[in-house]
Amino acid sequence: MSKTAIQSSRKTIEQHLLEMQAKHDDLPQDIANILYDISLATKMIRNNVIVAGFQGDSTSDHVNVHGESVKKLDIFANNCLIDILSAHGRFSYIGSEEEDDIITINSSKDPSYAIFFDPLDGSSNIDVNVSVGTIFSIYQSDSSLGDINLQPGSKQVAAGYVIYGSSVMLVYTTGHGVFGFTYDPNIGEFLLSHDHIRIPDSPKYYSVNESLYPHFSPNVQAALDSFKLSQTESLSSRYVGSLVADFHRNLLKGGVFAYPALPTHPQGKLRLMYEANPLAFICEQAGGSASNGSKPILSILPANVHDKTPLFIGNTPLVNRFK
Ligand code: AHM
Ligand code: MG
Repeated sequence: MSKTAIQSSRKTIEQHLLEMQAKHDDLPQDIANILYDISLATKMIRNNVIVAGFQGDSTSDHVNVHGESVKKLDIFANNCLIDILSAHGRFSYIGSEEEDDIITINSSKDPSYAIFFDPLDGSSNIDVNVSVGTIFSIYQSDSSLGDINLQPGSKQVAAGYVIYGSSVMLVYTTGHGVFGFTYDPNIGEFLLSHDHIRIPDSPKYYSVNESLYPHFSPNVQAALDSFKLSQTESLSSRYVGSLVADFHRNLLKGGVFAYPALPTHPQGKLRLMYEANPLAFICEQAGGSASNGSKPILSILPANVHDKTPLFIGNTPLVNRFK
């Protein structure tokens, strides 16, 4: 199966989550509530993203733990998610690309959860009005792991992203398929628009920062060369430099995204807990795969919340070309 059904009836994310809970015994109420809270936070982020052009200088004085300069909207999105998600005591741990350390919260709930997010992915694109996104990843917290509470991506119980583009979409999985919702600003609701997303069998695109080609390993160069030379695949190149946007395009149209290792960055640029793991879970649920070039992304055991990883993600035959 390779076609995603485009939904014409109007079903809110809340109605959809109720239906999913009725169908799947292993989908707890807490996870449905968390997804609903995330949709609420991202509506608030979206309200700021769409007026970013009015807000003057987008840069803040802050440099994050990765040494990157932080935008005012990065800070807003981060605070917004932390405020909303810490309100109901469902989380014991919150990890964010914009926080130096994992935030630990005393939760009386059992089970409680750990969430990791990139509050505003691709934020260097804000000034030029190119799509940005929010990416999130949820685990059941495991008290035996102590305060660090880092687990491999295969343990995720839910993951998703919101893309703030020409329309705003929320895409998520809880391991029961991938679902996409389009935000209708007239009624302030996310409505189911993409039911059971499957990555198409015939890929159309490859996405990589080609300016880095001379620094890639011979294997990666050979894979990219094979895309250009192939008579049969006829892949086009597409790259905007917002992972969410590049991944979303390839998920819906078929393709592969690559951010390989570099001599100066042996683990590449992208973050395992906030970017690679959630998108890998979604991609596998949609019929594709994700690898670091030698093993599946979801099998990597993180040592640090800010760990980075090379990332090859999309249609399995194309991902395998990078091995
Ligand atoms: P960010 O999370 O700080 O915005 O950085 C990650 C972004 C990704 O969205 C994108 O894939 C990548 O950086 C682009 O990097 P480059 O400019 O090196 O191609
Ligand atoms: Mg990012």
